[in-house]
Amino acid sequence: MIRHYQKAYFLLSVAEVKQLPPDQGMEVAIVGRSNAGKSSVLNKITQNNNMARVSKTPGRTQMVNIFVLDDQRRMVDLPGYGYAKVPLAVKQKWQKTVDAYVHERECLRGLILVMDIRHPFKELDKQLLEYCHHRGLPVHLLLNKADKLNRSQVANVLQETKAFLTSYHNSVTFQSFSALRGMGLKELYSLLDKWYEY
Ligand SMILES: Nc1nc2c(ncn2[C@@H]2O[C@H](COP(=O)(O)OP(=O)(O)OP(=O)(O)O)[C@@H](O)[C@H]2O)c(=O)[nH]1
Ligand SMILES: [Mg+2]
Repeated sequence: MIRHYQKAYFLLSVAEVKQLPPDQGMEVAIVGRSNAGKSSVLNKITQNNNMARVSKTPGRTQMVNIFVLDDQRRMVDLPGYGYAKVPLAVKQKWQKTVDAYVHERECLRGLILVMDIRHPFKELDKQLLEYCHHRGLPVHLLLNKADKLNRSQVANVLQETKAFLTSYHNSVTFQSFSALRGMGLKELYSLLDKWYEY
């Protein structure tokens, strides 16, 4: 329900996984390629446009940002991967941070994998999906920026996504979304409510 998420507040940013708060309670992390709209999605969920930093310059979220819903529940905005113009060393550092977080974090309930609906399933998205599949970690795909396509184009991508996911069984769910317009928000809240056991 919307009210659970409107209470969110920023806790802290960390550069290393070992600086995270104690690994207890429940976390849902937002992950995806740089510029896919992760911070915008978080702002939409919390109904606060100042919550996570949104930028037109990809690669802006360089830290792991932690947001608190209550003493048992947190949301995590992870650095985006795969932005070409960032120096390789910096890119590798981010990659390592995201990898370490996804591999080690016990309290992680599921990942919201944000993809630009016009460019879904890039190599790193697929690697992440593959890994989550092995770890048995639920993933919810947000095909974001759906406002950039018309209805039939959206329907086509949903169809292709369904076909692509046949090998992943039921641990992967998906929907179209627009952080700009709020399309798909209700469906996203239902999923989050389930993961957070509200
Ligand atoms: N049209 C449209 N633009 C969007 C949408 N969501 C995000 N954007 C735009 O996409 C750009 C990137 O958004 P961010 O939310 O900063 O993306 P991010 O994934 O957090 O990027 P990094 O922090 O660099 O990894 C911004 O210019 C947003 O305004 C959407 O649903 N529709
Ligand atoms: Mg961001």
